[in-house]
Amino acid sequence: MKFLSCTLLFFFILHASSIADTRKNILFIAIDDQNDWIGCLGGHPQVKTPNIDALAKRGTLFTNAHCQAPLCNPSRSSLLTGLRPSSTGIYGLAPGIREVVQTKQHITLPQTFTSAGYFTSTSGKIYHDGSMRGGDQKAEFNEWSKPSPMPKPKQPIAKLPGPDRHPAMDWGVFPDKDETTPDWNIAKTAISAIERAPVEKPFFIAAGFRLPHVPCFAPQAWFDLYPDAGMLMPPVKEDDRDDLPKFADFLHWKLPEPRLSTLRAMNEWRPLVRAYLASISLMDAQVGRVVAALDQSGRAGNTIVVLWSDHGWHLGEKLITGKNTLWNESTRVPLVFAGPEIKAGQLCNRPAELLDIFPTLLELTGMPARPDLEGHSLVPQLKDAKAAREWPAITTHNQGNHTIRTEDWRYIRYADGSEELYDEKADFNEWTNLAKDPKFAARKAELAKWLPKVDKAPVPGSKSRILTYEPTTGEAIWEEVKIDKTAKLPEP
Ligand SMILES: [Ca+2]
Ligand SMILES: [Ca+2]
Repeated sequence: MKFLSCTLLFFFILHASSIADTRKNILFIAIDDQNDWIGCLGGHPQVKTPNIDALAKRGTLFTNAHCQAPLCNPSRSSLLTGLRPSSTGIYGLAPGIREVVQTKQHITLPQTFTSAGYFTSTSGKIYHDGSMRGGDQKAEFNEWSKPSPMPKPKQPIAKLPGPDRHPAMDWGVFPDKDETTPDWNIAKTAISAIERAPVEKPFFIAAGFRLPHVPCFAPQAWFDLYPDAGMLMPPVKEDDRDDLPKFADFLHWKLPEPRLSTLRAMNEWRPLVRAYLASISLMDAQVGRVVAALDQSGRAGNTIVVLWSDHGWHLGEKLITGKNTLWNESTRVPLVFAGPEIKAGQLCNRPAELLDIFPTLLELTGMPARPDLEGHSLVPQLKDAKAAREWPAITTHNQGNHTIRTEDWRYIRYADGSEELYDEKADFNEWTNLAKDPKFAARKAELAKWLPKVDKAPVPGSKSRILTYEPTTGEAIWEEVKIDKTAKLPEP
């Protein structure tokens, strides 16, 4: 009897060791400040992104995907924890998730796969820069790449006013070669990870590209794709802000990103648009290199590729540049899933949230679902783009400011109770605010039901782009300075 059980144990061990670990791999591709100017999303009719377009054809493209916060740290913190900004109180560029009591011990998306025995490797910007430090890093990914050098021209290229201009606010032809750009090197590290990934275990490899985040620098060849003559500019309605509540201004009150008036005065609007387009194409080529390495590895058939951007960017629409708004330019992002059991060539118009990535990857890889996550798996839509979806996409910028985006409508409610409503089918540019029209009262009430029930104050230590509102006095405070409500939106 004893002999028999020893034999059984021996055969069990032999059998177990001969079964390959067939769990699905994940290639996780992030883009920084990439709006919907992607060929397959149609945000700019001339943008050239052949590699992302090809990836989208291999899988499912969400055409109505939105970030949870229009700013790096809160957006990425939300995606990586699976929790809404309004549930954690993380709204600013600081603090990071490990400095916040509620999320200090929270198991993140990458940590889930590292703990499950995956080979995990990251390059570039996945977490907000500097928000995941030292000892905390090892629990997230097995391998961290060294930050890629970010060369800068000796003098700023773009002509902008003021000696105190933010050093990131620059764009133009620089450097000479792709090989000296951060994104080329981020791709190189990701390719190396794909090539080195041990075959006996699944991998989770992340590449976080930096472009088209400012500074929008790219070598000349990428600008040559967009000759200045004939380059189309984004549509701008000169009186677009006249029907906005004043509180809309406060969400992007004082920022380094120039206003459209400044760009026009300095003749920098066209150069910025051109540099943003060139930067997108450079980044797209790096996505192509990484996906090609996956194909060459022979492991693509068992790998889920997910590509996303942390939020969008205005390039003159609503008379501003940058992020920090609750309109399509800030909230709408590319979101693509491709791989086994994902239907190819699909466009899904259902609202999707970056928050959905975490539960979707758990389901696709056969990991246990997490009841604490606030997103919803997109697997039904990955099988059939027309599958019904109950939930809208919700974006939050600081406490009390939320937008609800369905297939047909956008509703915005600011902390002081003021509102906007847009008919997305008739007015995708969101030019005509319908919120004051009594005809839409029932529509607004129906959308308002989705406003987050938990709406936390900013966590202690919150800073950079923090807006608070004091309902008893009606005071709005931007970065600790009381806003003069009679003042115009500050320049630049
Ligand atoms: Ca960003
Ligand atoms: Ca308007």
